[in-house]
Amino acid sequence: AAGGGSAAAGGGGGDTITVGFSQVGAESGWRAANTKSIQDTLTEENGFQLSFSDAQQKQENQIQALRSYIAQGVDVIAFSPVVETGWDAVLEEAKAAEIPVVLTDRAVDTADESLYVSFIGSDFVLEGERAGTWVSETLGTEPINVVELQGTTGSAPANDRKSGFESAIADNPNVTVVASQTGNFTRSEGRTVMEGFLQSQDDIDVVYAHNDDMGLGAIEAIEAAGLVPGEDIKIVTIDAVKDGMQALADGKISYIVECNPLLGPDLAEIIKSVVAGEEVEKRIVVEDQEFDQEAAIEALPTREY
Ligand code: GYE
Repeated sequence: AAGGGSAAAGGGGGDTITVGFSQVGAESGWRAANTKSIQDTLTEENGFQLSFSDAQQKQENQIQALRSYIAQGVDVIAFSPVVETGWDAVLEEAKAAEIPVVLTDRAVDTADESLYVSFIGSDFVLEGERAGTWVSETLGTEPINVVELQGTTGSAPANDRKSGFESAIADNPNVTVVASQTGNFTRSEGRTVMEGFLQSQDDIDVVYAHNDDMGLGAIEAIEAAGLVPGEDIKIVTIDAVKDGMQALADGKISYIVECNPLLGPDLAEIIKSVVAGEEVEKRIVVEDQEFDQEAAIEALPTREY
């Protein structure tokens, strides 16, 4: 039946779709916006009953959550896999139970693509390439040393943003990545790792951070060392969440490649189609923008996240 806001009181209507969603964690501003988008969209009003769990960035917690959704017999499982590998066993259990799985935001590395019905999310390799292209073309006209703050080790966005960046700078001998370490996508680890870089490296020109939060942590470390972010050391990040955009508007970050976290509406559509037995696209790529200071100042007043 078509929606129209006349759901019977008492709940449990036959049309309600039960969804189990296992989220990575609450590591970043991006993740907070992503969680909100999912929770705001998969509502009872829209015909869903959502079980949501936070894995605190641990694969074992996610596997446990997926197993409990399988045991509950939800209609659809959706999840954002913290790392790329190691999912085949639990995804085979879901398949055996005939519960379709939608990958949201991050990909899994598997030889068997029948283990999920669809994957919605950004192209992380392209994001890394865009960041690398900007660094190469804008800053790499003279020799520069880059330090890299990687995302969570083994995660799709860390793997892809690293390789995309590397391929974009490969043909420019002026650009050298002198150190690269994980900051686990958090502000506090970004700060700690940057403090270490500032001690071990005597000439840092650019920070490439795989997300805004680690870039914001790097700003703290740079300022604590008595240097000026945006002048002494330029920072390039990925995500374009509000705090990152503010730092870009303020000139502390120099460039941001967007990664759109508002995946809830697409996810809701896919889930409805899957339950209706319709064909769905195996890969839905989310479109992203790029921002310099001027664009950030313009976008900030109406920025949703
Ligand atoms: O860029 C980062 C978050 O998987 C795209 O995870 C996501 C990334 C995002 O922690 O901020």
